[in-house]
Amino acid sequence: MPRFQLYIDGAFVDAAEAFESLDPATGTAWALMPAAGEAEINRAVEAADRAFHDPAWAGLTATQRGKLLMKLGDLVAQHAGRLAELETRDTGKIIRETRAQIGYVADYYRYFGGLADKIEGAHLPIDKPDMEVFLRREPIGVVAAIVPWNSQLFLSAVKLGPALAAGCTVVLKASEDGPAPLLEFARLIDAAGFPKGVVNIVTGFGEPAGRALTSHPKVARVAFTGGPATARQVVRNTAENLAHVTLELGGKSPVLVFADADLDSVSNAIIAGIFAATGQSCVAGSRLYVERPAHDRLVAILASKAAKIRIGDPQDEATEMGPLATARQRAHIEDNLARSVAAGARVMCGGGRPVGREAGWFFAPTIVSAADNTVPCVAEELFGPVLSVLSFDSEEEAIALANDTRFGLASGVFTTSLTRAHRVTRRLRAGIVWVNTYRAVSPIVPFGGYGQSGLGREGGSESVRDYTRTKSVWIRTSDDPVPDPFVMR
Ligand code: TXE
Repeated sequence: MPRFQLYIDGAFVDAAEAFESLDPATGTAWALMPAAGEAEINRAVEAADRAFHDPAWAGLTATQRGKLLMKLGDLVAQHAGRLAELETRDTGKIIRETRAQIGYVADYYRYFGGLADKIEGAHLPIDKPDMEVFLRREPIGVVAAIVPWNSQLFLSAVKLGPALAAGCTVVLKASEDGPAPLLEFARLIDAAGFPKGVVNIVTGFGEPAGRALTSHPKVARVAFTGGPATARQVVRNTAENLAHVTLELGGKSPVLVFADADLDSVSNAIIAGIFAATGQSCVAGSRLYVERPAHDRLVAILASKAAKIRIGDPQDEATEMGPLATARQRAHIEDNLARSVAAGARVMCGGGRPVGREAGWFFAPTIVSAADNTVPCVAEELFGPVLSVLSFDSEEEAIALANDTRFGLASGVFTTSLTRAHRVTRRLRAGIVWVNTYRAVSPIVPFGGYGQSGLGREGGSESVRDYTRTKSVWIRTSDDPVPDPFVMR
């Protein structure tokens, strides 16, 4: 069985404890992973703290940091095949998607590499004639980056990229579920030539590793992606170090389809939103609201397309839907669906484990018709291939139904009316609105949620600022004696 190691202070090391990682397609152990405990986390944070102050990193120019990130991007592109294979093996995400996604992750590092020497300070038109004031943007310090198992390389890039561009150092904790691709990615950090300790990559369980990392007194910044309950723990942990926190959490994203839309094309976007990645995506378009005249026709198209989705071995190029990442995830979905049916929901297709897929954690693409937003499958995040469908009679009602949630990550609007697209877009309470498309991302565009979907934005040029703090510098230009010392100037 392959055995993976932690990457701390520029060296590959074992942890005192290890655990078996399971292949979601078969449910059997395939690799041994290191489980970082408090001792390993402390070593990683100390290494990051030393590296933060070491001239080998702190003395680099922004342009030099940018070049290292560009090189990392090139290495990711070169090794995308191997990383994709490992991500597919350890998380069950299909190889078509992991390969394409990791190829694109390379561009994220290049984008942030390009930004490194564009993090500009400012000169202020100060209201005192004998002063010059300028602002320096300085790196915030040691960053604790925590990611879940879905899209780990991608979710790491939106944290590591801006952190390193700004001059921070990082301890990145991979999820205990499917950590292989990130532990392998550590080799590319090493090969790119980052000084030792600048990036440390560990894995381990929330308790003790996640807690120890996010509450460590030397951590100045926490960038977290995961579930809302864990996010609350993380915020409590940062009461210890008062770290600046950003949170990218889940969602229950609404998709509004108006009757004037081209339903055949819409159906592909909806399928991309809920069945791609087996629905294990924070932006999953899991609540579908259809204008009543189009409802039955759209559901029929979706059900017929869902029935044809090729479920199978995630390493097979032809597979369109692989297993769920964990048995826990499947149990959560089955429990929710049972409660939804008890509350009156009707399963239109799927609804259980696909026939012939007894091994592994497979779940069939599922469409459920629900009466209102209180039904559990409409109200709660499932993180699986379950689409809840409801209908509406007016634009006003559609907006109200879409906004009736504590989440607010993504949303979709399908209409051929330009005026309606703009009206609805303005009123949706979500960090992302996709119009006549779904599940598109780019390093150039901010990503993040409203409400319980999170705090802060990742991606885009502004995200780098969250890894800096401002130093205001006052320089007196007069040679006269300092005036009245008892009056504030
Ligand atoms: O995430 P967790 P899980 C949602 C989705 C899913 C649910 C739980 O609904 O079903 O969250 O998923 C680390 N201090 N999303 O269990 O537990 C943990 O080790 C610090 C949405 O995978 O939040 C892992 O590295 N860290 C989401 C990371 O937190 C702690 C993606 C995420 O784990 C910790 C994933 C602690 N006390 C799940 N406890 C999205 N936005 O895409 C755990 N961790």
